[in-house]
Amino acid sequence: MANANGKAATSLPEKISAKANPEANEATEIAGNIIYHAKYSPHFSPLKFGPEQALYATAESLRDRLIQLWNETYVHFNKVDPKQTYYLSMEYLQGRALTNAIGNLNLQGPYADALRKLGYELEEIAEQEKDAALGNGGLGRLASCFLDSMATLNLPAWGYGLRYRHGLFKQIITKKGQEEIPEDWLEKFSPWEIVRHDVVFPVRFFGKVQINPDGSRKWVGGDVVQALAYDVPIPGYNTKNTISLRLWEAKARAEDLDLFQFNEGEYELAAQLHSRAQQICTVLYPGDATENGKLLRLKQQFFLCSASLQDIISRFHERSTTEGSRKWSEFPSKVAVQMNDTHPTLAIPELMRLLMDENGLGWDEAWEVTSRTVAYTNHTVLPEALEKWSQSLMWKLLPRHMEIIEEIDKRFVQTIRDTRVDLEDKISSLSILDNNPQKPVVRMANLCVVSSHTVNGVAQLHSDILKAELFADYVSIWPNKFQNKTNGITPRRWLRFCSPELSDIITKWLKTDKWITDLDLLTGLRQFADNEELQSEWASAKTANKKRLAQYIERVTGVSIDPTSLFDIQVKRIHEYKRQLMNILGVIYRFKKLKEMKPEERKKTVPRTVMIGGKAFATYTNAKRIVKLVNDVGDVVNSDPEVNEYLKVVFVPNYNVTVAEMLIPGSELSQHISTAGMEASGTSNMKFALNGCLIIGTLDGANVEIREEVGEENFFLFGATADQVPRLRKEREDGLFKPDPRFEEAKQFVKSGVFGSYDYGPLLDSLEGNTGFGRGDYFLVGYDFPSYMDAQAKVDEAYKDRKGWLKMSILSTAGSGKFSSDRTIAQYAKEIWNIEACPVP
Ligand code: NBG
Repeated sequence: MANANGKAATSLPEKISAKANPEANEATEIAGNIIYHAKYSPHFSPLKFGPEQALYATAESLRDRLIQLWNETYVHFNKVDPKQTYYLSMEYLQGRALTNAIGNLNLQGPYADALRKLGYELEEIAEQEKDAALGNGGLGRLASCFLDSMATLNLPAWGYGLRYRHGLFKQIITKKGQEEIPEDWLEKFSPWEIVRHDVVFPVRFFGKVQINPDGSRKWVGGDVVQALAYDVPIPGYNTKNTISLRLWEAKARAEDLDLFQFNEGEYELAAQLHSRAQQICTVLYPGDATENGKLLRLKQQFFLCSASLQDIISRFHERSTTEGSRKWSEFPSKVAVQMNDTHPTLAIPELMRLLMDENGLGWDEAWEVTSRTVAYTNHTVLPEALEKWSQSLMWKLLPRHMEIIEEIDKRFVQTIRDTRVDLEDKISSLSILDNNPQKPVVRMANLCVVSSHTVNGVAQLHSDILKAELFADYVSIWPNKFQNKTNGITPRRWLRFCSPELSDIITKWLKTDKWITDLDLLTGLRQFADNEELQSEWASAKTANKKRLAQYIERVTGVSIDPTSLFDIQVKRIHEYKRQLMNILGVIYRFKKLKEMKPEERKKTVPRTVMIGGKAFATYTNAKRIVKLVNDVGDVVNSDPEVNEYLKVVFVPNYNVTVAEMLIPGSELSQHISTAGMEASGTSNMKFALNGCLIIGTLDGANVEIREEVGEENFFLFGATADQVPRLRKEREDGLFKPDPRFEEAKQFVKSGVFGSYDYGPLLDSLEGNTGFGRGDYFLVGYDFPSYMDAQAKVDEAYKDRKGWLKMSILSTAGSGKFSSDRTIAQYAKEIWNIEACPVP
């Protein structure tokens, strides 16, 4: 990198003077502030100012400004004292923060100029940042989109999570397929987090319950570790409001070190509690195949809940000093706690315990407060993802909480017996404790439903399924407890910042940039969908994004792809229900047909580049086999000189938020092809649609609503519907399924060994037979394959009509307004949390 003088920018320019200036607005001032941080908040030795040093100094200069806004927000919330929402989530997929912060503060121009003065391009510096991946997939990214919307809507809200030292593993692809290596976002440090040394709470594990002479109970003994708060600023777009993502880190105190033992040379023994505390936040989702692994995960969940609730309660009390002590009955009108899936369920018994054992409330009063405070979002109906914790493990780790859970269950069951004789035979499935002597467990979803004032699903179809199936009997008890809140995505990160080209065109045609916070305005594009001028601008923005993506693909995989081919993308966690296997079998069939064609025939086909990316859970073998198959198919297809002009297959490694920001703007077709009824919502479908990418998909999750909004003629639909699935599975069991010849041909082709010597038997076996574990095509790949291939043929036809395709693409963006997370969060605020905006003046 060269600066204006053509000199490598590895040292600090001397012409601009270093100056601490948290309010710097203009490029030279900003450059001065960046230099100030490079010099006086040093993290590196003084001689070098390379891109990495520039990133940290730039981030710190932005952080100055964020701290200013942040403090103003704290002070204002404290003064107004509104009801606040606390979002509890074990996952956040924040991605990079620099571009987002600069964009939300509307400082792109000045920061780009400032960095240019220092010899750097803003994009190059932004590229240096690590992707904060404290989550797995959709659920974690949803939480991060929600934070952006809460801040933007000026809502008094907090995110709470854990400060994992290693986030989601990095995926590398080798000859063996996927391999996992530890993620390293904190290897140096994160420039965004601020440690709050005054925000520390003790969290206990193990121990026992002590019964006091007055009959009250107290949890004592065991291990006590400290939860220390690290805050990450979440700036709203175009507002002063800057809220916090508070991440807890586990620590032991100095006095927990046994100095005597240490001096005896018993180093490990002496520092036992330190090392146990350290384990808690070491990794996201430690494997839970072993008892130890299960225990660690349960510790993580409790750690989040206990620390967050103590913090929430202490904030509730902060006001008491001036106004006399606050009544507990006011708590639910000051505090809303949202549990993101069942992972933070322990918030329920922990709040009960804190209220009763630490603050002297009676059961009824504590229950009233708790059940009016907590609400629960369900994100899946997959049985394997519905958490059930072993009762014995829970008794061991959290004896007092188990007493409370037993009591909640007992009272609930009694109420049903007293009031609903018709549900008598449902009690065993409705109760919280499953006392099956083989394996007694606590059903976390049941605990959430019984204790929450509101339960919601994440897309209309999903919420309907929850009400009709999973929670049907609860609906008959509490008909008004259940709601739908269709997911959303932030239009800032997922359009404005990741595709500035397309954003500028939208702003130009709508004659306003208000769509960035009022996404429904995008419908204004509909009237221009046929306009040739818009179409040509639209096409050039898409082409620019496709070229950028092609360069990226070549850089990370070595495969060169043709930017004029149709870019077809499926990126998400690898899971059998998401059916990446159907996608690749479709590709295999296409490849076989292309091979069989004469050269002139091939020339008539639509060239395609199929990109598939996503991580497989480390112990999910079939998912890993799918990754391997995609890679093997890619190797063969891409090096086939007859075909590779018409088809390329790329496995995009290490899919994460940053990679998504590159892929989505460059996409033209994306695949959301889960077995109907199994994908609760999906959110990348929304990101693709917003970026003018057409969807090929099933009637599942939010696809249903996307299709309604963008228009059915702009959506490539195929496959069975959710209500048909049980019948189809039954027919398969009864041996009534007749596979399509194309499906048989594709499988046969894999078996013939064209894609190498790896044993795909076990993977293909899942599609064979009618019954049996891991067989019988549970996900209906075979059943949906023919309609999928027909829909793919329609895609090819549609793509040949350039104008027609561009029109569909524009209409797709125009119809995506509903999927702003601003809309979702506004609904949560009004219909679940009962909170109002509290804008900093
Ligand atoms: C996931 C669903 C997705 C949904 C996200 C966000 C879990 C448990 N669920 O379909 O599979 O989009 O949650 O709601 O991760």
